[in-house]
Amino acid sequence: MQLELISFKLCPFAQRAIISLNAQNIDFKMTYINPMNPPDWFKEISPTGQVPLLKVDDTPIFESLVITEFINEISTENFHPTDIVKAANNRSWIIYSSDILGNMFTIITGDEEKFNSAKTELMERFAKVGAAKAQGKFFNGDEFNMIDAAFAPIFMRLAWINEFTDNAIPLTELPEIAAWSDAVLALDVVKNSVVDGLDDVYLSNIENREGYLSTLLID
Ligand SMILES: N[C@@H](CCC(=O)N[C@@H](CS)C(=O)NCC(=O)O)C(=O)O
Repeated sequence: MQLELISFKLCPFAQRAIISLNAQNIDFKMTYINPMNPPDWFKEISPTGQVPLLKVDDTPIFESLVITEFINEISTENFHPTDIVKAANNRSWIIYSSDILGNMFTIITGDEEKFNSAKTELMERFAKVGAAKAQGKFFNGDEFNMIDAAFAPIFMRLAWINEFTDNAIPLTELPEIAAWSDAVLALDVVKNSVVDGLDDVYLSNIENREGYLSTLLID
């Protein structure tokens, strides 16, 4: 079975799939395309025009959560907890993490009012996730699972935003989320899931969006 993952370099949804593939030791070919000018061959195989898309031989699999579940099915290791109720609960929170990515998008694009309401909603959502999280380094305890991979792109972008600003989205009131973020971001499989210099690309993205966040950037 030949796997080819197609994405844009900055796509947080694709980053989940990259982490899952690498954490589960599955060989794949990575192909980055230009979001401003996707090639014709991609338009032909992608029904939505969105990335990530995993080509499995000639079959396109799309939607990041379907891709990560597929990766888990072809892996010899289980990237979810073995308890099926816990696994289902993890899947629910993984879907919830996509809504949090929506908050992150508004945080980098919105005016001051939208920025502030997205930040408030982000904190409320994090508080709910924090209440559901088990004791230990990761969401389920000491094992790094798919749910941690799903939150990794959020944590990485949040850390960049806080580095580029005077800590515009502090996690000080949510220490369990801050500690979880630190544990996830310390892993090589997470660090290696993005190309070198992606933080600079993200910074340029914030500048180019000209939202309220761009006024908070420091040198
Ligand atoms: N629900 C999708 C969302 C994917 C998504 O929004 N991808 C963005 C890039 S990060 C995209 O392809 N945007 C281009 C477009 O919508 O045309 C998933 O989880 O895979």
